[in-house]
Amino acid sequence: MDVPMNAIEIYTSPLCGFCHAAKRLLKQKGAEFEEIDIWAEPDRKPEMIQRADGGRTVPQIFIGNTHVGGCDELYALERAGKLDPLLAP
Ligand SMILES: N[C@@H](CCC(=O)N[C@@H](CS)C(=O)NCC(=O)O)C(=O)O
Repeated sequence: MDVPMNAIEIYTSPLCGFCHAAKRLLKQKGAEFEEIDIWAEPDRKPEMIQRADGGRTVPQIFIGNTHVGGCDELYALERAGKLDPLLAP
């Protein structure tokens, strides 16, 4: 049976190593995510900055109603054992 998961959105750009690392961890978790490539869709960058409270770097990651932040914050959640509960509340 599939485990229900919170919706995940991740703003990325193609040449961003932090973005690839963040997506790798989410994939390892079996988490599906919506990717918004702001290089391909530059019109969505202001939306990202607004939702991220001024955060301009990629990735910007949202899980459910939570703004996680970037790659470093995602991995910090994982190290603290807090990522799994956020993915599947
Ligand atoms: N600490 C951040 C670093 C993110 C970062 O530096 N991203 C680069 C691309 S790989 C970026 O957006 N650079 C553009 C800028 O600094 O305005 C994280 O873990 O996500």
